[in-house]
Amino acid sequence: MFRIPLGTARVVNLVLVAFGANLGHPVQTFHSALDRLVAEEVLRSVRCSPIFSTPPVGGPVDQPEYANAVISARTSCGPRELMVRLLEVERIFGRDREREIRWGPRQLDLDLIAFGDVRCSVPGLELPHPRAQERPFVLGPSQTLPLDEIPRSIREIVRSFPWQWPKEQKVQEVFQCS
Ligand code: PH2
Ligand code: MG
Ligand code: MG
Repeated sequence: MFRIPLGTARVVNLVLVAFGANLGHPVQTFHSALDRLVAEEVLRSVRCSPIFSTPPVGGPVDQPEYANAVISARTSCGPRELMVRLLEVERIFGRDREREIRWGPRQLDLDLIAFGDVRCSVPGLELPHPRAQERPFVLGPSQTLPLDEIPRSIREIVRSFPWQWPKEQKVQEVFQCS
């Protein structure tokens, strides 16, 4: 007779995470941050967009251009746990929320854009990300991923985004974990 193990399985969800940075060495930071998230088994089966150079949206007018990319991945973390892990990695890579200005320059921004089918709005956790749908630097890179690798809660927004990402703004074709 076969026994089915009970109580050990964790639900796996498809998530979309946006990477942004305009201080330090963003491309290097993105790779190291992603390596860490995979090594610590926060994320797996990762698919990466290329990394793009984008003009700053909001915040101080004189801040440097951003590097932006998105990844889709599987996680066994819950949404809150994943947020905590992303914030922790931002901190490890030099983000100092105490000192920065809103939408101002930063070493690393990891935004949880969508988490499977989850829609919620509670303090500290809004899913899908409330501003994702107006952000070309999130939706453009997302359009480079296969649609079935985009969480369902944001798929239609990504698919129908009218804007075409200019190819010359690509700064690095390959963004991947080592
Ligand atoms: N992030 C912001 C504000 N403005 N502009 C660009 N181009 N890219 C970003 O990642 C970005 C931004 C706040 O998180
Ligand atoms: Mg953020
Ligand atoms: Mg952000």
